[in-house]
Amino acid sequence: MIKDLSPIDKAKYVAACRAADLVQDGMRVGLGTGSTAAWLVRRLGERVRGEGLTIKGVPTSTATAQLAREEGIEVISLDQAGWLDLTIDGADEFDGEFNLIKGGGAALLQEKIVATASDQMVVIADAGKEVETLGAFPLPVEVIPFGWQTTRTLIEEALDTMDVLGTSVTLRMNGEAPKVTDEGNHILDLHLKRIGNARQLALVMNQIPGVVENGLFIDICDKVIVGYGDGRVELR
Ligand code: ABF
Repeated sequence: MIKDLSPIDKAKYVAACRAADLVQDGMRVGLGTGSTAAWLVRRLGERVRGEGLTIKGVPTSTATAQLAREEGIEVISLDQAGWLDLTIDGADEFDGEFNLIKGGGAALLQEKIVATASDQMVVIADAGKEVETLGAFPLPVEVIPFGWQTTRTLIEEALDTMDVLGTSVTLRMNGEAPKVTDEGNHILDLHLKRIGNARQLALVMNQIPGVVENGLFIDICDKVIVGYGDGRVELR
């Protein structure tokens, strides 16, 4: 099957397969969202069905929950799990310190809660996600629908004082309507081009009323598994 994949899908697939090997019998595992994480869930499903691997999965979105069930993985809530042994998830960007931008798939809130409640978080990514400085990918910020335009104004004002190159903020749409997250919120995408101080920006964003969470994952990721289009994998 792997020979039929495009280079980018092959890169995601091999990273996901390497990460699936980290999962051991009896583990409670956070299951990420997105196309790379979907490969992981499929691979874990193969192990569950083929090897009798017994795990409990905590999905980070309704999409992942559905896929995990289809794959025969036992799905439980984070509250049922209490704490997780390992979370494996994709990312939109990662830097040399394993700081991340996530949320391109609009699941950043559950992803951050689940990753933070884990002994270890492993990111799986194709090599194109690696950056020297975060920010080329628009930073997703989840906001409550009430007063979202006021929240956007407050974000723009805050950005004026931050070490970033761009300050435009757009509401993510789903066709004609605003995108609604699994938690019933909206997503604002911050087009910053370059984030000089990601830690500071993450703190400032979360202090703005109406902001639920931002897509900067600082000091959360422990390991990155990078896949390449020729099938190579690197463990960082
Ligand atoms: C999730 O999926 C996100 O946080 C990130 O936005 C996205 C990465 O998607 P893909 O694996 O499809 O590139 O992990």
